[in-house]
Amino acid sequence: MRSYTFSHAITRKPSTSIIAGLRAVDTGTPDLALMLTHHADYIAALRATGAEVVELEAMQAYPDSVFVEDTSLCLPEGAVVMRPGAASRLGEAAEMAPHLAALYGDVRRIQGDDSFIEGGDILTTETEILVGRSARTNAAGVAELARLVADWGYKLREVFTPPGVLHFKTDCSLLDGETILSTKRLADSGCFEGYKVIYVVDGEEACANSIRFNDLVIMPAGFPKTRAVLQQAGYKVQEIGNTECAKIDGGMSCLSLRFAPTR
Ligand code: CIR
Repeated sequence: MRSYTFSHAITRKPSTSIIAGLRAVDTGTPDLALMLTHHADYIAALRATGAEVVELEAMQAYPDSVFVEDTSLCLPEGAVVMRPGAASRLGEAAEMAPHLAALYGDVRRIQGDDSFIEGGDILTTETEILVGRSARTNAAGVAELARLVADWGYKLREVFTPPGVLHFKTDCSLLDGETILSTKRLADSGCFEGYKVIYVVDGEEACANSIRFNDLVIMPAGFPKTRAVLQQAGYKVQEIGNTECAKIDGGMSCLSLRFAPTR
């Protein structure tokens, strides 16, 4: 299954500037030492599935650069470098491009001056690419991405991230070829019609941002009811501490680019 079988991942170490990371609500300063421990656990989980993980150096100039997912979309056929809608993050995308070029034969770019799109708003399933418009991703960005991936044979569907939710994938994750983990507030929009939906348990909305990576569902620690639902459904769950990234609105998907290039 190309949507969750990966040979590679790219991560980037958090830097001391992480304390200046963007956040919707201030719930405290992230503790870098604890974040580094969680980050190492996350990378170990990716590697435990047999994937090769490229660990990039910390970038002081970009406080949010640990959240590499937002810089690019990686597909088997090639990669597309995004244009993040957060002004402080725009430069992160160009920093990622050479690393993708080292692994892929075909690297494309979102280029329009008015196009904005972040990877956190993109959910690639087995049959389509769902892109949620949000405060970070606009119609021009979605349209440009649709053009760029069309000749790789992808159908792209524009959907909407609920107001007040940072990214589309803040509220959902792919679990397998036909199943999505979602909050009720997102699934109620009807965007997952045709998929099987497993709901995160009420009060545990913050674990909707999980990832299916090879045989594992990697989810943030501290959401026991949803974890039990996933285990009962037959998924092999690995929990990773996320208290520090959560303070700056980051989660499991944001921390990696996941892919299997065909070159
Ligand atoms: C931001 O606001 O851009 C970061 N503090 C969090 C980014 C999280 N990324 C993601 O959900 N893909």
